[in-house]
Amino acid sequence: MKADVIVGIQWGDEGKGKIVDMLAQKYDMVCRSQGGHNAGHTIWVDGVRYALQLIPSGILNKKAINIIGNGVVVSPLNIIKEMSQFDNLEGRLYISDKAHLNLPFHALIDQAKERLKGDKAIGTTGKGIGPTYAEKASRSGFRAGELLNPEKLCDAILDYFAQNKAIFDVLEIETPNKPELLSELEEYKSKLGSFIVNTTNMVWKALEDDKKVLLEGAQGTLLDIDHGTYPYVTSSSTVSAGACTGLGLNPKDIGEVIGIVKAYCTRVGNGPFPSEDFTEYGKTMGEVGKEFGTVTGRKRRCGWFDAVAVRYASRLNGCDKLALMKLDVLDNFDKIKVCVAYKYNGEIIDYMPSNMENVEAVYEEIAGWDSVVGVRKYDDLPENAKKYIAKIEEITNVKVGIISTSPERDDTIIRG
Ligand code: 2SA
Ligand code: MG
Repeated sequence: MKADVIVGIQWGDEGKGKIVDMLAQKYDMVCRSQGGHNAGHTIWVDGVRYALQLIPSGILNKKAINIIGNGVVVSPLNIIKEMSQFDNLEGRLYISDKAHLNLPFHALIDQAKERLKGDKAIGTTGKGIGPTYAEKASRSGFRAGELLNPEKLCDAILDYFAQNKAIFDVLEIETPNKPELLSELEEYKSKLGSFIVNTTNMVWKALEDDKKVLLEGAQGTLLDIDHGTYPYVTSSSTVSAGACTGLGLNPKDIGEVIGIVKAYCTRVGNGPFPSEDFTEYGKTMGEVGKEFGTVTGRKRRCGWFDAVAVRYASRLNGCDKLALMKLDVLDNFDKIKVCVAYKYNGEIIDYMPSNMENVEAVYEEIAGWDSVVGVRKYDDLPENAKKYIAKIEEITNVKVGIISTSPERDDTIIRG
């Protein structure tokens, strides 16, 4: 079997949660391959609210196995809290022994560096994601497997503090106290030890046994460390190829790639956003779409669908189809704009340049519609909504295979 991938095509928060939640019911294994507790979504099941940040969405399907792959950065404190929402997770959740540990001091480094950057700050979630990946790349990180030997890990962390004392002094971060650190690590081991395994072998075995495997992306393509709007990006590889390295799969293991896009566009944090809208339209998107960060509560910036960016991101990921989310948020707009090209250094271009500073959006407009709320058949959509979808398909070169018309699981159009 091949593993299917769900990937965010914009700057995150496209509504992956609803699609993964719908699909997770059909999969035997759901895996996270990147990111950490900077990601977040809420799922309601039978009137109970579950907040997921690190745990894959398959956890709500009692039969699915959930994998946190080597490419994820795991905060022990956070995952212990998340796990407490569920009864017995033994046999349903596994954490890669190669996943890097996101420890409390990583968040302190993240926040201190953001402060020092002043008006050039990235606008991170402050969760220590960047510093954890930075230490992984500089070969000074700590892996989940090391939690199984707390004494050794404790000494390694204290050595790391000693080696980097000058930096920690500037950032005003104190060296942990040994007994306290050791007791924290022992606590992590007791709560997490039995979940830490070699997950690569497990995913391979699942595919060999013809199990259905879903790879659940976090954040979005335009936040990718290589291909996003650098430096205003997150620190992981958010594209479908990253899902391979983040789990130990090869490109031939990948089956269908579904790109998730919102019918408009949002971004939380700083950085270029050519189709951002500062008028009443953008304000309405934010209010109707309830556009606030689920992790930090920050207000998301809102704007029009950027078809140039979506075409680029779809090509990067190899999207077989797009799922168009939150179409209902655009109900009652008198007009809807689509960014179809960019103005860049006086020229009109149809691609995303590597440096997105000074890029301006060029729009086409279509007329709006009354309401799509709850529509479950494509043919029942208002004509202008169909025209909007056709325009998106024309410019992005990808078929819109799924359309969401309300937050409800069943208010979804699946096109053949
Ligand atoms: P970080 O913390 O180092 O990953 O931040 C770097 C940039 O990545 C953005 N980022 C996100 N963008 C959208 N959604 C994310 N998850 C949360 C959510 C965010 C929240 O679901 O709403 O609650 O604020 C997410 N995580 C990281 C971040 O804004 C920076 O631009
Ligand atoms: Mg989110």
